[in-house]
Amino acid sequence: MKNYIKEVLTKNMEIVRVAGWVFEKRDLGGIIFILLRDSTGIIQVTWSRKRGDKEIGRKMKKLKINDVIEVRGEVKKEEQAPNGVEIIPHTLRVLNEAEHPLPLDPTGKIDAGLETRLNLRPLDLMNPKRNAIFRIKSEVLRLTREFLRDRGFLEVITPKIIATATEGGAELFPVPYFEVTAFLAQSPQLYKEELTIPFERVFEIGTYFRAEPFNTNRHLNEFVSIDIEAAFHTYEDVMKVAEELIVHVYKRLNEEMEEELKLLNLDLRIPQTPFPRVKYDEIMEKLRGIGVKIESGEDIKMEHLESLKDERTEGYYFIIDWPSKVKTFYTKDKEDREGYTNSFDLMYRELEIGSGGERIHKYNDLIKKMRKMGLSIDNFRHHLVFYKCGMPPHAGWGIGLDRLMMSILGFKNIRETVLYPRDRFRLVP
Ligand code: AMO
Repeated sequence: MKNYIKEVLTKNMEIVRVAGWVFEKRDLGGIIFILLRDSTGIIQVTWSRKRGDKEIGRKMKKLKINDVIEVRGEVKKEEQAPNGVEIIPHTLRVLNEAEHPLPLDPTGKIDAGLETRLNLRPLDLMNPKRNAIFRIKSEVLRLTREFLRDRGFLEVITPKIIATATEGGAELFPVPYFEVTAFLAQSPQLYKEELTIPFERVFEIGTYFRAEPFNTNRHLNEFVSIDIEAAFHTYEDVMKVAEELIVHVYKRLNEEMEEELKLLNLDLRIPQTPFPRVKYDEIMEKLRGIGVKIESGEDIKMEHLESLKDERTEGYYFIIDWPSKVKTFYTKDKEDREGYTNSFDLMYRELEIGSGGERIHKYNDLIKKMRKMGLSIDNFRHHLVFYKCGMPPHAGWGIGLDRLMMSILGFKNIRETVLYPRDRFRLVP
């Protein structure tokens, strides 16, 4: 087993075996410096004609950026070296040579366009800044799990090959499934609702698929969503869970990801809770006030929100109380206001990060709503049965992980936050 560079730099080791990629080479004739990088850091390897083995010198001379090497040697303090230490090699093995010119500069010194970078993602991720994005994403996942589990939510995994639509039929990807056609799941919606019967509080972090044909900076055809569902919770209760989760993530990222945030020039300001709650109707009124022609019951577009900026909408906020027309069939109507629902979208500026609300839990109400929306009751019979045997009142939400990352890191394009994005025109790599 090799020693990881971070370990060598922090543990005062004497003889080590490191392995990784040539990041930089300086050949001064009688002395050759290599910066060797692995996934944990960078360390200098120094060979000098005076003290060094000739064969190692010959090999070092030939090394190129991204050659894969293994070095065994002695660790010495050296103030001039990055991180204050260097390795004097006793042996050097070239494990793989890189062919030059490389298609992308892995040091990040020569920048390339997003298309090229995505086509060559592993090389792109050798750039320390890009690498930091995905270290932070991994930490966001860990913190989300930690937070939800501490709140009593059980992590579940539901099927991704399904028989019926949950979020509107037009956006499904069909898959041949033996004798029938199945679909890729758009969300875990119906399963998570059913699971409130045995578990009360559940969450899932999963990959979902939507066959939306448009190509924007915030939509992908495959995305990751963090979903929760909780029995005996109101929409206000689950909005609290969402805002507290976001604050938890920000706080802990500041504590634990200092180095990565610095690489990305980010100074995360912890959002204040409660996040503002702005009513759908209030936004409509304001839009009409500035001359936008919009009817109640229409969706609010990103461009609309851009023209409405005020202090309540400059960070995270909720748009609450949407009309039934724009929400999915399972969303519960308000008891005191016909045509409106106990629902919300979680926003960051003009970007929708998540959505959720209270759900219908009574059989007759759900059937009525489904009929009104023209849905086939028969297609949902396996789900509907539970509304007659103990479905509790419940609420939940889904937050797009990739969009959450856009809001934390300040990216305008969702593709920056996804390793191998899938969009209308991108199926490989
Ligand atoms: P919704 O359809 O609003 O709600 O999706 C929830 C969140 O998932 C993210 N998202 C996407 N991200 C990238 N590309 C896409 N094509 C895409 N589609 C959705 C967004 C969005 O806010 N079942 C409900 C949630 C619930 O009520 O619990 C649902 O799926 O960030």
